[in-house]
Amino acid sequence: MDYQNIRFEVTAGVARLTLNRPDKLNSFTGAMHVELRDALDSIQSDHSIRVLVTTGAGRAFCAGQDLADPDMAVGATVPDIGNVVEQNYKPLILRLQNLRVPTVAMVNGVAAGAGASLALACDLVIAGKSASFLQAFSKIGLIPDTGGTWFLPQRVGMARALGLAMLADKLPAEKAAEWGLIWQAVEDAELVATVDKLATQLAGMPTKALVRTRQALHAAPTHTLEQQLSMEGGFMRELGWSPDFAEGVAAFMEKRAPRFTGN
Ligand code: T3D
Repeated sequence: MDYQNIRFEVTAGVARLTLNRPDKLNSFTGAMHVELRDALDSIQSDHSIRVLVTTGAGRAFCAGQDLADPDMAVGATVPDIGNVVEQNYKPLILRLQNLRVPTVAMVNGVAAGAGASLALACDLVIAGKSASFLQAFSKIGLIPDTGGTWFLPQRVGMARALGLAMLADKLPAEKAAEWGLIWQAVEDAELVATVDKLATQLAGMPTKALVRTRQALHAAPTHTLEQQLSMEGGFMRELGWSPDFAEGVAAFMEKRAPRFTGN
């Protein structure tokens, strides 16, 4: 597919996905969603890819839904926003959560509305200190979607989740890191180098174990301890048969660096 709204490049096992509508702060349109689905699907079938980094072009990460997109336009007929959520945002987040590689959000500027949720749906969120997170939804009479109501209370607790979602104040990156909403806030000038280093590290790690870790941690809040122990056992059984486990143990015994292949 020829992308007009995103950029997608793969180098040395690292896939870089850039939301690319900088003059509209990389807000989502229906056309962008089609391209995002195509790019994420290509990761599922390209086993040379070991990590995904998502970022935004220009000064913003993503301003959420493009409020001028025909999908949203309140004209002669009132739009069915529920449909847009079902057809665009739900598949986006489920694709990210089920991706066969770890995911990193490199938050280079404001992440608002569904743009904030997109960042939070990634495994590790690294933001430049000038970036911010904005639950913009209540300002236009909506609720945090795209997984926002799921991610927020799990990361920052109910009191802060309610405050952020209801008041729609911008949360600066450093405070987001302090509150546990994101992994790290770094100097703007160091953002790209920090994420490049992290992506290289993740690309050399045992991919399947990282993905099973994501799944187990996300499953925990709705599991009993017994269910979680069973899930852990199932994943350990599977990983115990993996070439990367054999390599990890061999490398440890031979006192050398492991060469994981993601298998
Ligand atoms: O469709 C559905 O299914 C519903 C799904 C909803 C999910 C959602 O994401 S709802 C939330 C939608 N997003 C917002 O409400 C955020 C709107 N934007 C803002 O509040 C501000 O733009 C920001 C706080 C993000 C940044 O402010 P600032 O001052 O840095 O930039 P700006 O001047 O407001 O924006 C720059 C340009 O981007 C401007 O265009 P112009 O005037 O230069 O031609 C602005 O209109 C445009 N822009 C920013 N956000 C959006 C947008 N255009 C369309 N949609 C946007 N969301």
